[in-house]
Amino acid sequence: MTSPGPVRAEHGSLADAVGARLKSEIATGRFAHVDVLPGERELCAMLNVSRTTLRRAIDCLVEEGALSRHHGAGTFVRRGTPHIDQPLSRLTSFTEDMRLRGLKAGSVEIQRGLFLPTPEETMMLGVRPHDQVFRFDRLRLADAVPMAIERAVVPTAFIGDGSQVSNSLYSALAARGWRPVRALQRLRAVIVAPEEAKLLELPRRAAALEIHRIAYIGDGRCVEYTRSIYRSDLYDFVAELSLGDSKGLP
Ligand code: 16G
Repeated sequence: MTSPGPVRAEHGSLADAVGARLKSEIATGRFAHVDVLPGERELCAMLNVSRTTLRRAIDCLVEEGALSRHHGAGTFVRRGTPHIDQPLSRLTSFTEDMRLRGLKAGSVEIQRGLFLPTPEETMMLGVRPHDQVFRFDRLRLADAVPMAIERAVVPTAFIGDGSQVSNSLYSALAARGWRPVRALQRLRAVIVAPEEAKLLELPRRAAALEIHRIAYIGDGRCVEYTRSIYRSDLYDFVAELSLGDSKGLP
């Protein structure tokens, strides 16, 4: 270690001091070039602390986002977590957004297939209750960091059975001539559900942004209804405001 010897808590708890030491080792010390931390036993011996203290320190760093735990695979160091400023005025896809920022878009599929629409989806998409819709649920990643969970629903009139959809839903729609050209989007703050927290690598009951997007093609038909949960620690949605027609305003 860069500063050998046992960790001492000058102020605050011993776990805080262990956390600070781990952080400095990750930034410029012994762990500056590693992706996975050594096992608990080795770390306890290095830092001369108990397993309980080490676990408490690691829990805090996981909450802060400096480390992430993958069951059975170890404790990973997270460097350069992307932070996204996302303009609210552009109708782009996740894949395009990440490419524009030099990040690699990835996905983990949660569900894909044809299903009957819910009453809400029937209304949003303008389909009949017995028309099947293509449902496509994914965890979206940027440089392997989980950014959002997206649950898209598309009428089969635009996407068939969805078998042609690979990495990008919008590319698949564009290939069939149905790229959305207009969308309405609603954002609100929510507390993540336990299974969402796990997928997004967030602490339990963390805050996140829920976004509903309803997208249309040129003739006004609705092509997509997507409900997403975005990590609010990694995303800022930015809107440009201008002084428009102020008629009716006080
Ligand atoms: C964006 C859209 C989502 C759309 C997806 C397509 C928001 C909040 N959501 O993430 O509605 O389905 O892009 O991305 O912006 P893809 O073409 O990479 O699959």
